[in-house]
Amino acid sequence: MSLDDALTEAAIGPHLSTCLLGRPLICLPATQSTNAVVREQAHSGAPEGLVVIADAQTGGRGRLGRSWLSPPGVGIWMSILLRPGLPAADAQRLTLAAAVAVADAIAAVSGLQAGIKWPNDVMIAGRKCSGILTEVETGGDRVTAAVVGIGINVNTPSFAPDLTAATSLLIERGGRPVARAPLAAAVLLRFEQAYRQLLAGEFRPVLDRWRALSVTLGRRVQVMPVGDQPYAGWAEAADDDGALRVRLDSGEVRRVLAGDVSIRSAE
Ligand code: BT5
Repeated sequence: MSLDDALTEAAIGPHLSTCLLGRPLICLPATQSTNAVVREQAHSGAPEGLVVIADAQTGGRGRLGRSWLSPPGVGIWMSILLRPGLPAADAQRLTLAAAVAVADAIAAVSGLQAGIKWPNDVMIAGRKCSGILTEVETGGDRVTAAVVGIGINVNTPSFAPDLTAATSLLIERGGRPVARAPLAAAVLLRFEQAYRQLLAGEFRPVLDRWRALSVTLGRRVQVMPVGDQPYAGWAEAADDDGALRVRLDSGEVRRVLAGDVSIRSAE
């Protein structure tokens, strides 16, 4: 990638038209995990809107203790601190809003059509180009702090054989790179807009957009719920709280709140 693809405060600043997110913005050459950095900052009283971006992560994290590959110079690895005061039951909405922001920003900046696989994957042509890890802290039944971590494979040239389900914008554009700074700024602006709608109780348009971008709804899926046995069914709907509603062949409908799904070809 050319030298003008720096992911620094100076490179991102001119593209950033947010009021809240990225104010302040901290860019690091490398860190273990930007989510961990922001969590620490949150504990020391950092303000809502803080964004930490790293050029590389040495211990990038996925959900459920998985790892997230975050090599230098080719991705956007960033975490956003929010203090939404939302009911804890609505926390999943932050992930939905972030996924919509990422998919729409990718389309706007790179021209690629991205879709959302429930609950937190942004996909292009059936492969994952971005993942979101939302970690919340609650007090009573309210979210007192939320760290929304977003990883986007921007200019990753290739993936190891154990990551066949991964892709990057570069790969999907036939080798043409995408500048990271404008993309990071575009994600932050869209996420800020969706976040404001969420706080204002006007989340319906974001949910509608999430449903329109979903590559899961209407598909035959294999569900791997957290702490439960896998099962197959049809992904029928997404509830307003972000739960996936799956109809089993028996006719029973289950709400999935946490877990993974894989999409199967219709049998
Ligand atoms: C995720 O988890 O997709 C959430 C990823 C969040 C990463 C961001 S980067 C900034 C912030 N700081 C962090 O430490 N994390 C956040 P999950 O759905 O559990 O998916 C993890 C799985 O995706 C792994 O087990 C791999 O199979 C696969 N994977 C790992 N690295 C990947 C990559 N770069 N691209 C695509 N897939 C990957």
